[in-house]
Amino acid sequence: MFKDGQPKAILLSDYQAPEFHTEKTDLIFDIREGVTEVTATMQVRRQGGAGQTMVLDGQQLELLEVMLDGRQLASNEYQVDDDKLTLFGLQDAHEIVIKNRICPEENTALEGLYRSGSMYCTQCEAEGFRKITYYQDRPDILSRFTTTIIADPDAYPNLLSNGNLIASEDLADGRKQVTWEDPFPKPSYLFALVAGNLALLEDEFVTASGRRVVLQIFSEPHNIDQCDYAMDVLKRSMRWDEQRFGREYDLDIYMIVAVEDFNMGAMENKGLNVFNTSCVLATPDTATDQAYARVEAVVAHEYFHNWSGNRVTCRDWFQLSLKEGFTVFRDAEFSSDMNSRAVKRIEDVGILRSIQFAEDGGPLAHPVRPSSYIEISNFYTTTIYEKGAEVVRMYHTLLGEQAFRQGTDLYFDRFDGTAATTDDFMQAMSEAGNIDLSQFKRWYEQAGTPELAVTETFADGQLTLSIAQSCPATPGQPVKQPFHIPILLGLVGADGEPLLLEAAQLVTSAKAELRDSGQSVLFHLTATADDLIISGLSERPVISFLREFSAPVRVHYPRPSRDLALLAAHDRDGFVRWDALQTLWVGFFDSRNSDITEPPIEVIAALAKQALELQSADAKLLVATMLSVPAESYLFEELRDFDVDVLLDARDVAAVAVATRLQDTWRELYARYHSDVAYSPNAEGMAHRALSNIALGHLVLASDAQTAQSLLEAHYQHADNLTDRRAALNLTCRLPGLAPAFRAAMLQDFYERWQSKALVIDLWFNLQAQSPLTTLEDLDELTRHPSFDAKNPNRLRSVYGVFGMLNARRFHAIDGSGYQYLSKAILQLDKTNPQIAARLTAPLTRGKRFAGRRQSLMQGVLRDMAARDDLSKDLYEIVNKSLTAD
Ligand code: B3K
Ligand code: ZN
Repeated sequence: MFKDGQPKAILLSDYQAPEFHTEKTDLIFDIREGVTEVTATMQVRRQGGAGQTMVLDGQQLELLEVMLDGRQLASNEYQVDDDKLTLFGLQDAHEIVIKNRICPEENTALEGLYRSGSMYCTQCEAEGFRKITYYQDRPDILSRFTTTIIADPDAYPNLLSNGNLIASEDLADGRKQVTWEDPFPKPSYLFALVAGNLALLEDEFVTASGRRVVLQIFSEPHNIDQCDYAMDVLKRSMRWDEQRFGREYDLDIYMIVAVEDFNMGAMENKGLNVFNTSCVLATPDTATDQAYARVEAVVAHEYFHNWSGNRVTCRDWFQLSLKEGFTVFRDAEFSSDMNSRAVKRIEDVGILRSIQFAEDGGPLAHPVRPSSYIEISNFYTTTIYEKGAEVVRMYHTLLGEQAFRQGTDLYFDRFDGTAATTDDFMQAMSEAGNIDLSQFKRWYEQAGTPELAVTETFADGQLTLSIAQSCPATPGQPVKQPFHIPILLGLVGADGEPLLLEAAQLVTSAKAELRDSGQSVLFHLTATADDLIISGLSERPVISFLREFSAPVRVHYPRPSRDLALLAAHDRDGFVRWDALQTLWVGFFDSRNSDITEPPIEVIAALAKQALELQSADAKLLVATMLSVPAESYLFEELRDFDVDVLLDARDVAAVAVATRLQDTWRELYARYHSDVAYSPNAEGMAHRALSNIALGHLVLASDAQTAQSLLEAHYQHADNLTDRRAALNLTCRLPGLAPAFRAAMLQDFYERWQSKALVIDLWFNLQAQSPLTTLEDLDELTRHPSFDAKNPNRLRSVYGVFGMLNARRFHAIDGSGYQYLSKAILQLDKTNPQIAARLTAPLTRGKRFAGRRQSLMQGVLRDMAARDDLSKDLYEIVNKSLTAD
């Protein structure tokens, strides 16, 4: 597959500004069944250097014609390779016209222009535009685009592209031609085109300065009745970005198109977002509360990109976190402002610990600003996104809201209309906060999750917290320099009440500052080890450590269980409450920890009782995050040297213990919150669903099969929303001991009722794929089901993605069958959709966490994959890096 040997790494250190700039780009798409002809007219101008050649990127294109300043070039006047077109003898300014053909109908990689259902759509980030036409396909070329689309109006009445519609006419031959103009210069990765027969939901938004913006959500007609929530979110995001970040929308129109076949969540193309249906569609019957939250986060995320990504873009792809980390931070803040801040933080930290920490501790660890890559699509990672967002959050913690906002204002003003770097962002923060961030910069440069070792001593009213930091080696980075780690903490008295501090009590005042009117301290750990000393205390306090999870680190802080129990019950910081309980759980499952021998059932009992009394939805939702045994994936990342089977068994036993010992409380909780009140999408409704579904899970686990079946059946039949239906079906899929006929009947009923709703059927596949009761034969049968579609990324993720990530029992079967099963599917998929194939490989790269036989089995599977000579660049990079690092 690779003509000149193995694929080459692209290095940040090789970055060079382009000599030629493409100032204007006029595109014509002539769309016909089976073939689309693209004409690109580019005005290029020298912006530096003296070179006379210009290299354009292009892949899988059939070149028809090249014209330079109106003259057609002979084939010996330019050079075409597999992935580029080189023009020679250039002067300072030229018009280049390129005509080529592409075949969207055959594009199964879903990158460039492709078909999804009845429509054509595009995905260009990061390097898909080169599959449309020859171009300087790099983010530091910002060009003004016009797009003309010609197509059959009967099949494709909606012809959309970026910017404003400036012309539309019916051609003599019965075809339709439209032209869009985007007044904002943009890189090619933000280009978009959609052609289809679409239904439309329309609304409008009046910006803070009084401009009217037309808002349009398009989907295939059968989905349009599920778009109202996304529209509501869009309007809330627009208002919020004005209020929190002072950012107004800039065009007169904002369009979202929902497509069923999409490699990721959504794409922020200027003025024309393209969305995976899973991130737009939401009605009570077709979306769980979790899915609603995802729609809210993603619609907001793509909208926020209009400033953090589009108005200010990335100089090169090494800077990807500049837009992604920042925008994830922005969407997380939005979700926090809209819902419960503490719960959002807990969910995000849970994901960070289970997925990002795993990546950062594995063979594919890379810094937030990587310095090399083979295939950029592989770098849309949880490190770039979620750890990148943590880095932005740390600026916010260091500077405080006001200075942080000054920093973002400065950044947007200074770099508007340009392509910037993470250094530029840091510089703006440094100036606004008047703070030296030179050491902080290591968060961008060094991979790996830092670890804190904390010990406390208390004598004569003085608390000394000794904190040491270290960071494990990662591939290519054997030795790490200390990070600048902001540690937010507070003190709690034996009665659970917060202890207020005064500045004079901070003995190490230079590195510590009071926050929240003395309720918290922000300690700057910059050395390898340092002490925080607080004097003048009348009792030994309990330390509420790393409030708000103020830095993405692991903490080793041995302390009495009663301290953790106190924090779990009382701390004012929701994250610390949850975290204290997780620490108790992890301590219990850790075979090396002899201090914690019991699961924290008493703590849970107290919380569950609290939940019966709580009034506010936020407080109920917070407690709901604390009533279950931590997930397998979470424990895998938090524990060391465990045996998978022993751990999974122990987890099952603990779950049964929590369920049976507190059975009466679960019954009460279920009765209290599983009400007859009709579905409501608000926080109160969500909280009640969360609590009643958790209670149901415990109840059925503690019941005999017959009772469990009637509970599940009643819950399922009674449900007027997918959250409740999902809960019942999920338990039905995974609870051992139920009659197989019962399970089959429930699955059949669900399938028949929802078969016309693809996203609901994704869930049907998902719940089966993640159940430990599902054998590989069952899984095979699922992939032979008429509704399985190996070309649809959502369906693939619902089966293979879920199997590798969530079905620990089967995936980690000690005979290696799970690993082999997944690798076989990946190799097959690599032929049609390399991006998805590479992504699904992640669970196979985690061998290091599973010492012994499993590690070697995973390695064996990867070695077999690496031995093939037909891997895509995407899969090649993942597989080979995973092998060389171990
Ligand atoms: N920027 C896109 C991601 C594109 C991924 C390309 N492989 C979605 C987002 O982060 O908003
Ligand atoms: Zn993004």
